[in-house]
Amino acid sequence: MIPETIGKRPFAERVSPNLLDYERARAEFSWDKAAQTLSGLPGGRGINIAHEAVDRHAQSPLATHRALRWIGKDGTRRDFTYSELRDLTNRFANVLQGLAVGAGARVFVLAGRIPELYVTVLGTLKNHSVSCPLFSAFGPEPIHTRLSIGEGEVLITTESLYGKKVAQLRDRLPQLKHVLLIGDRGARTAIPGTLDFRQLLDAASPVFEIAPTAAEDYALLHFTSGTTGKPKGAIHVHGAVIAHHVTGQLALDLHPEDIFWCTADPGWITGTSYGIISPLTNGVTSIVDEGDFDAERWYSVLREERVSVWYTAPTAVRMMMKGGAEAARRYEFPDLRFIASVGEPLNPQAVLWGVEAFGLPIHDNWWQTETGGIMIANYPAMDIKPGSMGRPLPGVEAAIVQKTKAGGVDVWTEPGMEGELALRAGWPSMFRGYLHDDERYRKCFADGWYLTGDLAKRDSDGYFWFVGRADDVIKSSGHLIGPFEVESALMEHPAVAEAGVIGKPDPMQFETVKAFVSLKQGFEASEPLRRELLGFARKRLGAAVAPKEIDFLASLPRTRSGKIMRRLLKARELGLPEGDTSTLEGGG
Ligand code: 6R9
Repeated sequence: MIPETIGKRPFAERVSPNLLDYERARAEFSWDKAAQTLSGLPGGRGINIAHEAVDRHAQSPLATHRALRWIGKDGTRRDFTYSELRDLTNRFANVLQGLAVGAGARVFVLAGRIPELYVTVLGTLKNHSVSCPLFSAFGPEPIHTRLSIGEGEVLITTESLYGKKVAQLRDRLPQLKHVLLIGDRGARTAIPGTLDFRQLLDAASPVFEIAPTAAEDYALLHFTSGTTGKPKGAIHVHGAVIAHHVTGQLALDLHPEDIFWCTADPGWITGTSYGIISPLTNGVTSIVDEGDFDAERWYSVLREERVSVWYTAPTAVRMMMKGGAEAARRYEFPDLRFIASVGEPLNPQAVLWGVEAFGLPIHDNWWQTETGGIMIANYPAMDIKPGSMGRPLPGVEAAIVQKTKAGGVDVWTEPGMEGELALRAGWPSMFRGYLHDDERYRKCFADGWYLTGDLAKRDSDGYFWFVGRADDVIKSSGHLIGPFEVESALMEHPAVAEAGVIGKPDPMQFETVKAFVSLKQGFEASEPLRRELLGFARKRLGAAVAPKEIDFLASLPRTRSGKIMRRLLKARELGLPEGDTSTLEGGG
């Protein structure tokens, strides 16, 4: 039996939560006051994320405090204090200066969770360039699309990723001026058309002064996916750091003495906002594990690193649940005091499993690439309703709305109504645009509300409940995948006439990518062809994006205007009612 609520702070608390009284915190909160908890650049020269995350602490007693503890795949540990991190990120900013990479230039990094990734993101921000971390499990196509849309001028990557995924794209990336390679196993690299990252870093000065930075200056570019068209490059500004900072305190309950582990990869926004920026602005020690998910490994990281606050994702929690709570109970986690999760719906069972396994419920929270930071959360000092995403952060106004024909919205004031989740525009980490796509950006707003594309409900206590997506975007293991990107890759195969891609519900990963294809004349559906298509897609898209299943159909259902009806494909796959098919080509 799942209880309706789990009482707040059911377990002896050694640390007093930052947010003790929700209503009061909301009433007293203002973003201006929140901004004053940061220092700003010396001499009133504005606000820069990297200054707040690194330099500010490097000039304080925190200078010798451990900022990052990096755990390599093989278990090697490397620590970086705040002052070491300042010097390294200064060096990288100087490397960019040396290459004449200026303000606003897009600097991409494609790497696993290695220390260089963290150094380059922060160094890029110091240089006023725009940082774009890419997920290293992307295949060449998603990498190419993002570098093209983002007009990447610089790419930092590893020698092996370059060889496998990037070298073949170079002649299709005319705007890419510099490729900096991190040699595998620390070796120097000498690949034509590339520069040696470590050599440049070693030669650069560790002294750098951040130029004046306005709160509205562009800082980060994160790609996300929509139903149609290419991935969307959401732009975030330096002033977003105010939200990164306070949401870390309020929703993740970060305290300076914490050892914090965000398991997300910086290729996804969680891994940047909460895997890089928020823990550092809050002066905590942040754990970075290069290794991939493995339940035993994760239990041992939690225990050995004495993690006190852990931010993870439902897929990982479900995978750990598979091993049973006994697996966790073999260890003790005396330091762990707060667990939060984001990315997909967190099953009520998973919330409770936290109690069984760790003596702590798992606190769900909700946000998006576009929101830049956590918007709705379950707080330590608030009752949890298992299955609910929680309540809006102080400073954030959330509502359930319905679009009107006139282009505005109706706001549902009565509880229990299902509609689109909307946020009152104006919080600091709100995205400032989709790169080169003003129209798509404008469409996200109506009557001063940002429309999230998620369907949800609010109950009479003000808790929000996720219902589903309003669009066809797929969420798999916490990663957002655009069906169009997958369809486009499949269409490049000579046998494929049309492709339609859906998210198929999955007990572990929330959804998996499933494709339906029809074949061109002269090709026949067969098991070898299916395998070939799976391999073809995987090679282009990478394992994180490629379909896990492909079915052949004689033709795909389309609307009269020619759009593939993914909803119908999904309904048929799941044996659900087909709904309104009046727009179906040849039907209705
Ligand atoms: C941070 C992040 C955003 C989409 C979002 C929603 C889904 C995120 C959720 C959740 C249910 C939660 N989502 N958190 N659904 N419960 N607690 O995940 O950003 O990759 O842009 O995805 O993820 O559908 O709209 P992003």
